[in-house]
Amino acid sequence: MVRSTILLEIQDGVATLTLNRPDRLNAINLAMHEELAAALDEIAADRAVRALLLTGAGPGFCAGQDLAERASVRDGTPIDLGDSLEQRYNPLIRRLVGLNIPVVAAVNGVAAGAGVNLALACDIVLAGRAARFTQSFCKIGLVPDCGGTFTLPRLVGAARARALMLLGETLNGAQAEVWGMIWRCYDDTILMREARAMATNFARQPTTGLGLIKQALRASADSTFDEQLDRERDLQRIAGHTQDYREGVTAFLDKRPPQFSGE
Ligand code: T3D
Repeated sequence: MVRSTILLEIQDGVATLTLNRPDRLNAINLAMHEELAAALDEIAADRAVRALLLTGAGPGFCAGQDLAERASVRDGTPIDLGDSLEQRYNPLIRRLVGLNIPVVAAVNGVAAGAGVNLALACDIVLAGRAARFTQSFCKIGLVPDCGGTFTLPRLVGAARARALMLLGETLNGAQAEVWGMIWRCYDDTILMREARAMATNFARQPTTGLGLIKQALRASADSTFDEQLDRERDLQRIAGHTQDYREGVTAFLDKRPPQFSGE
């Protein structure tokens, strides 16, 4: 597939997906939706890919929906945005969240609207000092989407999520780290180095086990404690049969570094 809006590079077990419309701050248009869907399917199907790094080209991470594609509302032409979520945004987030490999976001600049919640759908969110996070939906009369109304309160608490979503204020990378919305904020000059190092390290870890951890955490959001205990039992049973568990225990007992295959 010819890609005009994203870049996909696969190396050393790491897929690096770069949103690539820098002059539009990587706003998401229809072509980007299609290319992201195909790229995420390709990544999910490739067992050699053991980590995903998501970032943006140029000064921004992602400014959300490309509003130029919504210009027709100016003359009153109705657009069914529910359909847009059903057909495009929800499948995008489900594809991303459903990946059984660790997903690292490197937020290099502004993340607005769907762009901020796309980042927050990743497993580990790293940001540069130049990063800005804004749930800007309220400023154009929309509702936060891409799972933001689910994810954000769980990350920062109800009071902060409500204020961020109703006021549309901007958090910078350092504040986002202090608030626990992201994992870590780095100087801009080292963000990509740190993000790549993390993704590369993930690609050498017990991939199946990490995927099972993700599964357990995803399910915990709407499970009871007892259900989680049962789920942990089931997932641990699977983990205990992996080659990587065998390698982990063997390497520990042999007092040598483990060599995980991901299987
Ligand atoms: O529609 C549906 O399907 C429903 C789903 C919706 C999901 C959503 O994401 S809704 C939210 C859409 N996004 C926004 O409302 C954000 C709009 N952008 C901004 O508020 C600001 O641009 C930013 C806060 C992101 C950054 O501000 P700043 O001052 O750093 O940059 P800028 O000068 O505003 O933007 C630079 C260029 O990018 C500029 O173009 P120009 O003037 O140089 O030709 C600007 O128009 C363009 N740009 C920024 N965001 C978008 C965009 N172009 C199209 N769509 C954008 N979202």
